[in-house]
Formats: sequence, structure tokens, C-alpha cells
Amino acid sequence: MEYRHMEIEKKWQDIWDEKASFKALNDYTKPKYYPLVEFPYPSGQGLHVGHPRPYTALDIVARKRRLEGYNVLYTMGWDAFGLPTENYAIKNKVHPASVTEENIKRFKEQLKSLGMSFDWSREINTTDPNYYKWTQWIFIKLFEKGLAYKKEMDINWCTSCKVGLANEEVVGGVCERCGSAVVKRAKSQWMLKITAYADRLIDDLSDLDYIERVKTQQINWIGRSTGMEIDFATTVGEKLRVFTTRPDTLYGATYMVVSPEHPMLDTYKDQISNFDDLMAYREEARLKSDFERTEINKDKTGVEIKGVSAINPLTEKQIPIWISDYVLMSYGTGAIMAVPGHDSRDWEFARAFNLPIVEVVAGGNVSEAAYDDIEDGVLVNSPLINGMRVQEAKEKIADYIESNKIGVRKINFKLRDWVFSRQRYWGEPIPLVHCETCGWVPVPESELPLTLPEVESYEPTDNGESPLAVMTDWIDTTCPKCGGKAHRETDTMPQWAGSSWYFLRYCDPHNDKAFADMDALNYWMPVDWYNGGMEHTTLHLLYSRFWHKFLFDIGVVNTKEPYLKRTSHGMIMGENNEKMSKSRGNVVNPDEIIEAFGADTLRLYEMFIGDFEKSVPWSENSVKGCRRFLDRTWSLMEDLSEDNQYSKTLETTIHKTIKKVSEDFESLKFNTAIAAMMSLLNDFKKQSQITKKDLETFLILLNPVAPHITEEMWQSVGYSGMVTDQSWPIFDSEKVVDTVVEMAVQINGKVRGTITISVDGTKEMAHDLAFKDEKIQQFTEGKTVVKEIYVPGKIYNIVVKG
Ligand code: ANZ
Ligand code: ZN
Repeated sequence: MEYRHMEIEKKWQDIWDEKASFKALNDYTKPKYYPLVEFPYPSGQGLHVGHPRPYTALDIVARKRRLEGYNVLYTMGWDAFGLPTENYAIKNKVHPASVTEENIKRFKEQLKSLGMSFDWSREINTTDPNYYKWTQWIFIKLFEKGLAYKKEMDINWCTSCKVGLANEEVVGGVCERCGSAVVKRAKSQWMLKITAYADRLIDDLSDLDYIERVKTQQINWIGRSTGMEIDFATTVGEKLRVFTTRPDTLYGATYMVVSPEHPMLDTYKDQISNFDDLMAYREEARLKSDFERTEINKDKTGVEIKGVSAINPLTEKQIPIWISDYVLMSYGTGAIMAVPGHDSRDWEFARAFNLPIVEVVAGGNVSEAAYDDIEDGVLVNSPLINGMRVQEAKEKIADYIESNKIGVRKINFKLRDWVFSRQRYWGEPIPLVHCETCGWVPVPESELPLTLPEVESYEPTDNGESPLAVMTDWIDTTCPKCGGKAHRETDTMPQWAGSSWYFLRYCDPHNDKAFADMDALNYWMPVDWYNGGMEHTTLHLLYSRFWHKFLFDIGVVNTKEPYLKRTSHGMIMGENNEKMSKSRGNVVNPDEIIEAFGADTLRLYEMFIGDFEKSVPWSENSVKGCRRFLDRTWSLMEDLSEDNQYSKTLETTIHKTIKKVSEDFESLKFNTAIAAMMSLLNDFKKQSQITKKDLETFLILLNPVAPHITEEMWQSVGYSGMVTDQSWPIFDSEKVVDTVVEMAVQINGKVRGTITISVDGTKEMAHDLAFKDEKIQQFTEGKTVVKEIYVPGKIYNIVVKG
């Protein structure tokens, strides 16, 4: 019998569909498991070979959980609003909705051909009005609670996409998606107050099982700094306020720096003698991005403000004030006290402009470099706090400053509120109307969804307004509150809106009374395991945690966090380790791999090629290797005995393999789990026959990775039912312990040799074995043994003297 993957795979996909094998049941008495993968943006390019990697990983987990008896919710949807579709629609003069529909159809076929065990009855689409009705509903709740507000602000404007971007979407000064220059532009925007949740978004991470780098990135992104705002008197009257995290170093503040945009320049224009120089520097700084300005290694530049100076409140000395672009107007107060002895940016600046450097924390050499030891430095040259350690000194100075009314304790965040307006067509309309008497008023819930009107042209306008802004019929409306004249908001929501709560909709996707029934949420939430890209850590992952916390606060979800566990996969690169892209011509099409080798081979390959968390280059050769493994698996059917026991010779190996595969699937080590199965197959092949029981267990273990071939073999050899309905094998814990171990022998604390001994061997046996060993003899000869410590199965320690 030949292994004909195309036939077999299609056959089982149809059977699973027919039997609804993967349907998540609304039986809330069973134990549940909710694995989640990031739903894709259905682009025109179709599925990429990178997509199946995370999907297969959690498909393995989902399939294993079903075999373990869980009711599993694993499903898929489409994050379908957004620019690429809109741009394509503009270019080809078609409706974005029909482009979306076509793309989804293609994606879905491709995913089905991969044999993913999704419950397709729960599929959702963020552009479906029945879905975005609830995205709009959530927005209205945010608005009602004062967390959505309109603000005139300088936004990041992409000159090519003609759209405002959130800070997160600007990478290294250019637009994240098209790479074009980003400029500042004043525009009135809807903002979401994510900063109100900054503390909780950090603090609640501690209860979550997120991989460490995800936690760290979120914490750094939110950027909580505990410090003080301190007022410095100036020679011209008004005070200059700074933010510092090191009030303990106040005696070492030998000059000050304000941001080139700081309003004090304009206020004291008349007192300043070099105003033109300052303005020239301000203009230069304007052209740089924050990113360029704050790069650690850049040369420090700046100009001294002539005619105004400040007074250090503790030393009472007059100190100069400079402007420099390394101080940003958008953080803290836009001004700093410079402590060159203990802050490296200030140290470099002081060196460049010959400013005094004073040591206030002992332990370093401040003429060589800034010394920033916060852990156990001791204060010097600081009369109020000399001899104290940094932590204590901070508190002491903070108390002093507050009681003398020179400043206050203060916590600052790097996190900014979320720019939520887009001046584009293909997004959820923001469900608000503006009335001259009542101001901004939400569209009544009974009128949701507020659907997108049909427009002739989707082009954004050059004045930065949404294409909806020309639809006067749609815009003109009446105020839901007073019945007077009103007009609709024409901005739409960003693509991040629909993805901020989709996992809640999966719990109850067809509900038209609520975004999900509370019983369904109580049962399914939180998500047990969420896997997704590292690039979403500070955007989608943070946004959705924020929305979820808000929904928790208004009592419509039952958990304060949406996801218990978060992991992340590495990318699949081109053969030569560069990114796959159309322009490089190195894109591998999954359809072709499936056709030539089968979905099971592709799944196996993507899980086997390397450490799941790391990027790996594509390799056609390893794809073939994986296919060979499946061919050999297939041939096991030829060597089968009727025996219903494990082969005696393989029993221990099989139990160990069950243990290894079970554990590795749980800890992202899919590659080593597969390697263990490959090794077991080799052992099978060394025998002339294997038993039915051997094969049965092997097929169940392999099933989550290669579901089609295992079902087919199961059926062919005449086992009853389907693999999908079996139970996950259990290993016998007595069979997996090694009976003989290689044990290290230490002499006076150093490993000097090893012995091979039974795990329940005695101290005497260990002694005999060790002292027969030549190497050990070298270290014991002529010496007295004073002590022997023997831990069975672990270690043998000998202490000698002389
Ligand atoms: C004096 C000092 C002494 C500082 C020292 C640091 C070390 P984080 O932790 O990022 O919050 N700073 C304050 N506002 C700034 C701005 N708008 N642009 C650039 N730098 C600014 O950093 C807080 C520290 O960054 C503050 O504490 C201030 O320098 C600087 F040994 O004050 B520090
Ligand atoms: Zn009104």
C-alpha cells in the first residue's frame, strides 16, 4: 500500500468536518481548555509558510487536550479591516468588502488543507457588522466612562498612507507598514486613556505565565519611573521644574538642561541675550525624531542660555541652564537637573562643554565615567545625607523637599494615550455624533451597528479628512439627546480595535443580545494559552489587556486578565536566513509544499526545524527528511503482530517516549518531542516485528503533529473508532526511572571521576567502585578519608586529608 497523502488528507478533513470532530461544546460541566492563536489579516498574498508554525503548535496542544478529555475551544477568525485591503480596493476600483471576502475564502481553504482542528462554527470576521456592532458598543462604554476623549495634538502623519499613526506604529522615524517618512501634523483626534491603566498593566503581570521577554518588554514600554518633581529658583523670577528619579543626587546638580522646545525660552525672550542661537538650535532639533535624539551613543550638542541661570536649592549655588536635544519636551517636565557625576548622558555633555562634575555617591571614579550605582552606593559631599545609602538618602531628600515645599514625589510613565482615530474608510465608524448644544453624543445602542455607507471613492483627502467626510447624507443627522441638528464623526477606528476583544466573541460568536453571554464567558475565560508574535507585545497584547480590564471594571467580563499564558514563536526565514519577501523572490508557498509532500509533512517540518522560539531558515532538504520519517512510519503496518502488549524489549523505551513527548509538547519543545518519536521509530525498525499495542501508542503520540496519516493508519490496521476519540497514553512512572545511573564522585568538592551504579546501590558498593578507579586513586593515595557522603542515585562525596 502506498502512502498517498493528497487522497488521505482530503478524506480525513472531510470526515472531521462531517462529524464536527472539533466542535467546542456548550457543556459547561466538562473541564475546559482554551488555546488561542493570533487571527490573521487576510491579505491578498494568501497564507505564508510562517503562518502554520504558531497554528500547528497550538493545534498540537488543542488535540492533545481533547485526547486528555478536555472540552477545547480552538477556532479562527479574520482581522480584516485595514490599509492594505483599502489601498488595493482604491487601486483596482473594487469594494474593500468584496476584496476581504475573496481573501478570507482563500485563507480558509488553505487553513483547512493544513488540517487545523479549528471549530469553524465559531469563525468571526471583524468587518462583519454583527461583529463590529460590539466593537462600537465597547467604544461607547469607554466614551461614557471618560476614557475616550478628543484632543488636538501633533500626530505622526504618514505622508504616503495619509493617515495618523500611533507612536507604536512609527519605527525608527518611518511608518511601520510602508517605510515612508513620518512628519508631525496637528489634528484633532480621538484618544483612549490607556494611561489610566498603566499601573495595573504592570502590576498584574506578576500573576501571569508570560514568557519573560514579553513581560520585560511590556514593563519597559509602560516605563514606570518613581521620582520627584523639584523646583529650581531662577535669576529671572519664575521657577524651573524638573523631573528626577535621583533626588539623592541633588547636591551634584551642577547645571540644568531644558528641551529646545521648552516654553521658558519664549517667556524670557527679552532677558536672553543669545535668543537667535537658541532658535537656530530649536529648528535643528525639530527635524530629528525622538528616536535619534535619545540615542545613547550620539554626540551631545547644545547651547547655553545666556542671561538666565538657576539656583540649586541645596547648595544654593548659581548654575547655568543649557538647551539640548537629548532632553525631550514630551517626558516629565521637559527639563532636567544635570548630575554629570552619576548620569552618563549628563557626564558626556559636561565633558563636551567643560561643565563641573561633582561626586556625590562614592565608589566610582567620576573623572573617568559617570557612576550610577543605585544598589549600595554611599552619599558624599551632601551635608544632609552624607554616609547614607542611596535608597535611604532618596527618602530623606524627598521628605526634606516636600516639607520645604520645593517639590513633590511623582511617578511618571513613558506610556502615552492611544491615538484611536484614523482618517480612512475601511474601519469601524466611530459611533458618535456632534451636536452644537449637547457636544459629543453616542449613537443609541438600538441603532448599532452604525454601518459604513457606500462611498464612490475611498481615497483619503489631502487635507487629511476621512473619505466619509464628503458623504453629507450620512453625516447630517439629528442629535439623539435633544433632537437638534447634529453631524456624525467621520473618523474610523484603527485596525487594533477589532482585535482587542475577539477572543471574547469566540466564546459566544452568534449572540445578538450581548457581545457574549456571561455563562459562556464564565466557563471559557480566561484564555489558557495564547501564542503570538513578539511584534505584538507592546501593541495588540497591551491594548487587549487594557480593554479587558476596562470590561472587567464595568462588570461584563469575569476575569481581570484575558490570557493566563503567553508564548511567542520565531519567524521562518528564507533558505539563506534572510526575511522571505516577494522582492527577494524567496517566498515559499505552503500550497506547493502540501501538494508535493503533504500537510502532515509541512506540520511536522515546521515543528521539527528548530527551537520554537527562535527564527529558523527554510530548508527543502529537511522537508524531505520529514517526509521520509512519515514514509517509514507508514511502512510500520507491514511488520505488525497481533500482540496486545508492548514488545518486551521496547517497553521501557515506549514509556520514556510517552513521558518525553507529553512534557515537551507542554513546554514548546516540539522539536525534541519529535526527535524522541523518530528515535522510537528507529527502535521499531530494528525489530522484525512490532505489536499492535506498540503501534497504537505511537499513532496517538504522533497524531497531534501528523493527524491525517495517523488516522489513516489507525483505520487501515483495523483499530476501532478514530485516533481523535482515543485517550492520551499514560506512562508508568516506575518504568521511566533509570535503574542504573552514572554518578559523579567528588573529592574535597571537586568532581574527579564517575562510577556507574544501581540507583539503590549502597555506600559500600559506591566506595568499592570508586576506590578501584585509577583516577580516583590518584587523588586519594596516601591520604586519610575523613568523611564520605553518599546520596543514592545522585552523588558520592569524599573528604580526604593529608
Ligand atoms: C537627575 C539624575 C541623576 C537622573 C542621576 C538620573 C541619574 P527614567 O528612568 O527614564 O524616568 N530625564 C527626566 N526628564 C527627561 C526628559 N524629558 N528627557 C530626557 N531625560 C529626562 O529617567 C528619569 C531620568 O531621566 C531623570 O532623573 C532625569 O535625569 C532624566 F544620577 O535626574 B535624572
Ligand atoms: Zn443635542
